[in-house]
Amino acid sequence: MTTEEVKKKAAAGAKKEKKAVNAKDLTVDPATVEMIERSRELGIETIFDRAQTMKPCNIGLQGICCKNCAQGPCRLPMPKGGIEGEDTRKGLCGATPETIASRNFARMVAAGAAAHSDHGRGVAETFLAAARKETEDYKIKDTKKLLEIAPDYGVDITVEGEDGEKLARDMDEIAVELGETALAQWGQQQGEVITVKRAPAPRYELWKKLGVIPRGIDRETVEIMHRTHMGVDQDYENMTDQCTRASLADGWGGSMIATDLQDVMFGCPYPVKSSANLGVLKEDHVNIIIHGHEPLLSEMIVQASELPELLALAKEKGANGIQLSGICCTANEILIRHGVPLAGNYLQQELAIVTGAVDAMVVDVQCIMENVANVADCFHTKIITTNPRAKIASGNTIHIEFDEHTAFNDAKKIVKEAIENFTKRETEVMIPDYSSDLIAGFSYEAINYHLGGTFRGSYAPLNDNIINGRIRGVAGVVGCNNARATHDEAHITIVKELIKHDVIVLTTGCNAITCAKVGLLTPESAKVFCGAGLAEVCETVGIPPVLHMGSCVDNSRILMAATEVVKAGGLGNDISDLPAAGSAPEWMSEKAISIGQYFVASGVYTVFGVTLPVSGAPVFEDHLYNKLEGIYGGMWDLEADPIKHAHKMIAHIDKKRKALGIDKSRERVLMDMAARQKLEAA
Ligand code: MSK
Repeated sequence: MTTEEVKKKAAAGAKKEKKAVNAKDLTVDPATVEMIERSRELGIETIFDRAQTMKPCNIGLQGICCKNCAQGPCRLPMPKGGIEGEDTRKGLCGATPETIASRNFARMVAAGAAAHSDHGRGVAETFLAAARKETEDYKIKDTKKLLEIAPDYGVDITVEGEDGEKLARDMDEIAVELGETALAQWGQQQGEVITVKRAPAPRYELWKKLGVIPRGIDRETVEIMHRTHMGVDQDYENMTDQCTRASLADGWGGSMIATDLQDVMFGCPYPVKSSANLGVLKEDHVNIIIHGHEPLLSEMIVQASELPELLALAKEKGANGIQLSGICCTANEILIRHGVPLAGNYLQQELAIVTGAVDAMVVDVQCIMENVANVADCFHTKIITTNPRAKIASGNTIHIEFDEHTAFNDAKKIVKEAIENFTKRETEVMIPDYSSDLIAGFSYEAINYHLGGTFRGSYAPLNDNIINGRIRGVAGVVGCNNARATHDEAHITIVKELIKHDVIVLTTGCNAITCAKVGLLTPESAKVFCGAGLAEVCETVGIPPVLHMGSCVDNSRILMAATEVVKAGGLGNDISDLPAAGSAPEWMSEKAISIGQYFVASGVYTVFGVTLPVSGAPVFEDHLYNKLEGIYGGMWDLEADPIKHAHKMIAHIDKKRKALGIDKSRERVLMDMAARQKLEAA
């Protein structure tokens, strides 16, 4: 389509905004500003425009709209000025705001846990096929990690010899048993999801005492759907317990198993260099963007795009090569293992297509906006769906189904489609000239190695630096973008404020992509943005102050890193003792609610930005924001202002430092030069 034809087609489908909000007020990312302006010039409507024309429902925002039966929807808005005296609001069946909000919240946990865990199930199935050698395309690559994790799944890595000596067990046998045990966690009806035992012992014992250890991954999610059916669980505290079970089945179960098995199949991530933002697209190359969450297919696409025959075909079609890049968490997966550049985060998916340079956008599951199909319809771009769970009915999409048994061939077919499509570009290409260098791939194993070296890898040096106060604490900052907030602003402000106050940041998901775009994933950024203590540590060890640990399922790596810190000693006995906090500044996905709940239940103070749909049910809200601390040592909080958000986290970190008796050491480190000189002179 020519540029003029694009304008005509877009104009036919777009709603006219009265007065468009300046693009600079919608995002702090200059590449995104350029592409919003370009989309408007072409008359193409994106989420940034729709967020202005469609306002969110105020009752839904408060979490107190119940549509769980056909007698409603029952809506129980907070009266103006709040509740005075007894709260008499009730749905038709008598459901209180607490029941309604906790049911809605629980359904978000269920959806989020299901998304992560179904991803994990697919990985486990592929792993087992690889272990049984039913597929040629996947192999057990990282045998070191296989041997490290097998005991956590109760799989022996040795066998007894004739004289009773321990002999190494056959690697294939270990892999098959591991795959079978992993896959069994989904359908298990009784007992405990096996990987939950990885948590520090006091945490595990607390969960046991509270009766919240998940029995099986699928079971806990199904039980939420049952409990939230009309007329079942009408006690918000009891409902929250089930949220904990399902979310632990996600974080310490489905997500953790996904991370483990992906690492064994594709290699445990170690630091790699790459770059981020829309400027990674190349006008003279076939551009393939991989978008979604799963690395199963994208690993194959990486290999296929390097095939000499396909590179030759690209040349034949007039391209100088094939440029792969990613959006959302599939991007993170192929970045941390192969250094494939990041084209952008969640809110940039439509805009990537607006460049006119994308020959194919290959999508799998989660976080794919339906509107990519409409935007692609204005260009030559092909949207290729690949997962039977996730097809798109609108627009001109094609479906090339991915099957783990024919994965490499499927990937070749997809790359070929993109190459053939390169010749169909007609619209003027406009790629914003912005990209930043980055280092990513900090698995908890890599952090171990970086801190202590191969032979004495340990988290002890990190703990020492926390105890002596150079590092004030640790923050996990993760999650999406949200079109109701200024794109990337809260992510960047919060992370910068944390590192300025010597809090080292562990990141995943779209926060990681945002940090990458502004150069926070480079060791050099430490000197510019960090407090003196953290800057010194980063310089000595050669790491960035913000460590990119991977995709959304890799939040399990943050749990493991926290566990390693506890094990290294000196900072208490449990995750809740650590000077640590969690944050999702611009969350939007139900997965974030599941992640938030398993962080909280793991003992982490967790602050969300934007909004949380519980404000219409003050008693339930208080349970989440305050009462849970007395149960788990971690609790939810909401703070939309990014500076206040960061300082709430820092205040919590300081509270924990005080409880550990290490607050004094921090005061020493914070002395400025004048204070030091005064001390020396005394
Ligand atoms: S991709 S879940 S928008 S982080 Fe994992 Fe980004 Fe949130 Fe999707």
